[in-house]
Amino acid sequence: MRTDTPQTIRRADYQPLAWTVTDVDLHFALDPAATLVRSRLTLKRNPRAPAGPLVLLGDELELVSLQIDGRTPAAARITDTRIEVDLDGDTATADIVTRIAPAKNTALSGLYTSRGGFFTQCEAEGFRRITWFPDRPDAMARYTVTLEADKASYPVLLSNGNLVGHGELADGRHFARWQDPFPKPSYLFALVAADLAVNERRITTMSGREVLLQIWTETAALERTGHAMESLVRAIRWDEERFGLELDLERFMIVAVSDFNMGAMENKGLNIFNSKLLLATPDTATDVDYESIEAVVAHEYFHNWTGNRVTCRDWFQLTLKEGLTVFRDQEFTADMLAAEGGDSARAVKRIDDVRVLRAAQFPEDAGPMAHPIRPDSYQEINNFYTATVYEKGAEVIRMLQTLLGRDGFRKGMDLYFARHDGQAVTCDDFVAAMADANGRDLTQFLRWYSRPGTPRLSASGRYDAAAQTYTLTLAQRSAGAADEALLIPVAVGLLGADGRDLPLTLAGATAPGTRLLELDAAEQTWTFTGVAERPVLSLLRGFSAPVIADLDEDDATLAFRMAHDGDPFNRWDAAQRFMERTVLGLAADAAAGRPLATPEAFVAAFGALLADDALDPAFHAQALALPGESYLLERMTPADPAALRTALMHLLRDLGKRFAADWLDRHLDCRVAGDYRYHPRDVGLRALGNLCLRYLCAAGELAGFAAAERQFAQAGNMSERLGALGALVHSAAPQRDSALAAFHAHYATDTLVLDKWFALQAGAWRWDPAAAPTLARVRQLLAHPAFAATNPNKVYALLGGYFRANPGEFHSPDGHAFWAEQIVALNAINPQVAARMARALERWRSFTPALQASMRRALETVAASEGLSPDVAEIVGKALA
Ligand code: 0A1
Ligand code: ZN
Repeated sequence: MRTDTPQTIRRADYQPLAWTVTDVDLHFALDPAATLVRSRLTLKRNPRAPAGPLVLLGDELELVSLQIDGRTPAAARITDTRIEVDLDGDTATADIVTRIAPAKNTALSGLYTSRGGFFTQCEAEGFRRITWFPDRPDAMARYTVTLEADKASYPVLLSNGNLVGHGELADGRHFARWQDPFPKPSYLFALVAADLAVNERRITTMSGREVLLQIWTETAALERTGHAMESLVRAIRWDEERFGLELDLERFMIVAVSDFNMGAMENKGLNIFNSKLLLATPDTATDVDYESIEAVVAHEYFHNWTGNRVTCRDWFQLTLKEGLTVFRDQEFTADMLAAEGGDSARAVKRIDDVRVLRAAQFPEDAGPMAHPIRPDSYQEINNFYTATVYEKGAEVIRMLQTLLGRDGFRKGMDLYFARHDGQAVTCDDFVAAMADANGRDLTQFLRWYSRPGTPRLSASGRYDAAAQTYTLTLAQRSAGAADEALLIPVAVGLLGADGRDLPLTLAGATAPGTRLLELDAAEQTWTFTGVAERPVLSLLRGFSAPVIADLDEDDATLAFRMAHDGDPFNRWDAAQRFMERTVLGLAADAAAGRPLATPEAFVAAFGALLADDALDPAFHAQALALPGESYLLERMTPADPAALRTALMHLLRDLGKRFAADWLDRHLDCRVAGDYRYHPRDVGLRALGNLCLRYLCAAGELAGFAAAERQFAQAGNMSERLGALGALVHSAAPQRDSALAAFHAHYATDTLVLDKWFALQAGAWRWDPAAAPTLARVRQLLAHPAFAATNPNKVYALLGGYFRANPGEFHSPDGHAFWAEQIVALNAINPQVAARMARALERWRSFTPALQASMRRALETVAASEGLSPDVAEIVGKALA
């Protein structure tokens, strides 16, 4: 692990490489304790760069030998992390031998072992933990890779591209040679050597080529790969149809691994997946898991074009591939859902995505890690795989599509590939292709790439009954003074008294319901004509821009939009706003020690929504679910997690009790007959049925406990089983502990399912005030035989479930001291995982003074600890700065 003082890397300092690598020939003699890596690099002087030495980067490598053109260089400058050699001429060959210890690599970056196999993770800077190399994305080379290993232990040997040779060797060893025809950056390199089984399928691509699709897993998990394979085929078809992009390889492989820091990785032709995002059966995976698997399989596949064929010039451009690819996977999922569930299913997907943005990205943008989607500097790039780069990045791409239209966006994509296939480029190149393909100046739009913080949008409308006009003024404000205006696409509608959309006439042109306004100044005014009645404004329909809309709406207006807004996203959003106002009001009462009483206006609006039988169940479930706790915490000044928790409990209980009979009826109406299907209709019914159980159990309704217990016992799939268990665990139900024990007994050997069991307990609220704090249970579970601090999924489930998903329990002096202890321990095992967990305290300055004190102490403890990795040092350093 590197423990030097963190260095700041700046985007403005980019320099092209003086020496590029055209070809790489790698040979691995695989051994868990000591793997020998032989590398031959064919080097070429870069005519477009200032003269300079050959620079090779390394991290935790043992250099065995280095030769240039067959000779040991006389004057190589060698440190632990860098080799510099001055070279003559325009070409050279470097031969490098390196020794590494994969079994000791608990950071899971580079080459490591997991459950008896070898796996790699090279993004962002893992390749330099395998061998010395210009390990940066603009060094694109052709790779030939030979793997050599014991045949009995590692019968399957995989790398990128095509298999060009294999055979037996002495001493029970064997080898395989792979060649990747496409030049690629080192972060897309991968190898796997393990005892695996394969699920394979042959399909024909749009140009008539036959390709082989393979999913590799441990033999016991093979039966769980069906959904991933179906998802992959759907993703391939979708990219052909929507973007005209075809699979360029003869074979496309996916491998599941149990120990993995992130979700999955798009290595060229050899995607490596965290097994939790690949393996599913109805008995082990929820509907949400099914949807995530489909989305992540698609995401990694889509990277083959957006990321691999066209890659990033440097890591500051990360959103070039990630924002675009998240946008593509969101569109894919929306299209898949809409194909079976219509426009309502599409709206539910949009709601899901915005929930994630608000819960994860908005807080990030308001804290010490705030950065533009294209950051200007970083200390540790692994800390910048953020909700901002990914999710806000996807929103920025979505705005481009909104502004240019679907066809215009497609033209821009076509031009982007025509210009840049095979290159490592920048976000400016992408926006330039969009602009040029559409003959549109997007200079102002580019400001989205350099603006941190969430912009705020406000609106004021004036109706003139005599003139029949409605004048709308929109204003924007970004954090920080004197910022130039952004170009913000704002979709608006106007509702008449009957709840219908009014036609919108602007400068003589009429649109039936929704109209797109382009706000490109600090403040701007539009006048709609022929407005026959005083309208209600529906602003930012479909969440047309990633901003906070400050709407000054009274309760009656919110209730009206919650019942009638013609835009399903905004109808949901109106409900969320009313809920937020209600919860935050109750939290203020709780903080001040006043008695809690739910406002009747809200109860009435909520009751009407609950009673609306015309709603699609998936949408209904979204509309009736309260905003997420972390989002609400962010909206509270100061953040007071205990008061918020009290308010949420009160509201859930109150709504559960008042509407007990309706919840129970609706729960019964949501039963799904027949075998499990991953289908939007069934998924929606299960979501709504489970939400009913949540409210009933929160309210302590005996009939609710009984219904949950029954569903738990009779469940035909994981969504029903976990939904029922979750309702019991999030309540004071007497059945709570026995249900948890039964679940554990049923899945005792299923490590992926046990993650759900850990997470559920770590995230448990204390409905029984006499019960011990959740921390006591978390500590117990740390010692559970199924827990392993070396397995990221386990850490994310148990510690993430507590630090991130349970603010009401976690935020206490004991919780904060426990956090410090755990971050220090994790730092020594896996810096990336430790840094992710460390982020749970970065918003400490927004909390109540008492909590700030214990948070600060905890942060200082970590900051002062020995051997801090750059990953964690950056997080706590920025938090304390
Ligand atoms: N590029 C992958 C995510 C990923 C990023 C970093 C990793 O290790 C530090 C691993 C995976 C994706 O977007 O899916
Ligand atoms: Zn990605």
